[in-house]
Amino acid sequence: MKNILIIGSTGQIGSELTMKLRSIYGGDHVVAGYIPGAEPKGELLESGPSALVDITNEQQIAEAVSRYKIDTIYNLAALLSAVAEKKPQLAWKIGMGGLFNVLEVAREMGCAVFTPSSIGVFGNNTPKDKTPQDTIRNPRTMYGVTKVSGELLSDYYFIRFGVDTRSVRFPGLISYVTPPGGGTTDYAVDIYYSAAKGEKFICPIASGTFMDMMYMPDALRAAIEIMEADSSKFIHRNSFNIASMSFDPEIIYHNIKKYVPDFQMEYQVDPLRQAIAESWPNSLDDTCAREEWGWKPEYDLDTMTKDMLQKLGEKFGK
Ligand code: AKB
Repeated sequence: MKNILIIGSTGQIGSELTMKLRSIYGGDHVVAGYIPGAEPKGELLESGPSALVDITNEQQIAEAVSRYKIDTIYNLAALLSAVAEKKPQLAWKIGMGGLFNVLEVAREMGCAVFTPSSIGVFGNNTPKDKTPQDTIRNPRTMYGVTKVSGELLSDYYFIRFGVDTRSVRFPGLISYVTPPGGGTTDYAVDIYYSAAKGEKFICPIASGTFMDMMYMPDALRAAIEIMEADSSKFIHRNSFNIASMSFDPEIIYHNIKKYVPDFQMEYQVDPLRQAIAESWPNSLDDTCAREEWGWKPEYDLDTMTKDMLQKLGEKFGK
């Protein structure tokens, strides 16, 4: 049985991944790591142990690993792309300083490590369509710089010290549970909230800007399945392209309009987010993840839209 520590358990991915892992491995086997001001609440607090684990504090990570006999760490602490552009020093401190702390603890205490990477590792010179697994990674954002460096450092720890590091490049993640904060792809979450509340949506990303996106249940499965996978088939590790759908604001807007005919959208493009979005791929080729560990998405845009609108409708009592 695994003993898992989630660093960043109350964030966009962590809040759902912690509950999913507890449903698989048992509540007592999954520790919800948190920082002051972001303590677990409700079901997350009650369904298993939690521990104060600030990723910038190596000692705190080591104490939690030792106390709960942790063998697997999910390192979910990061600033998302738009906010990282506003606070590049902090983004580096959390993204790289934090990862270094996690890898050092993992090396000394024998843990496997999952660290999400992102479509943000790619830049303007990367092939835009069906972006290959192995291609140019030259981002011009601090988020992308930390993610590329994180991929390299994680591979280094595997090659040099045998630490079992694994990762996927997440696209924009869409969920009705915990909203993201400060990402470039957040519009694809916010648009559903506006539709479900009966409000007009002000879109910060220009029409015609395609990005890869994924529904959270698929993303959670990817994070769990890669850590369960038989690594003897791995050619890659840090990090695998994964994909399920690609759209621009017009496509998602019209898909939502099928179910909410009165829904209205207007563009007010945010130059920072738009520049980041334009530097990212339109769509990724995830053949290597499919071949090396059997990755396969379950949701497409339409099945995601139906589920999002139903769940948000229940949330807002509509
Ligand atoms: C962001 O927009 O910053 C993230 C990402 C694609 O990594 N959602």
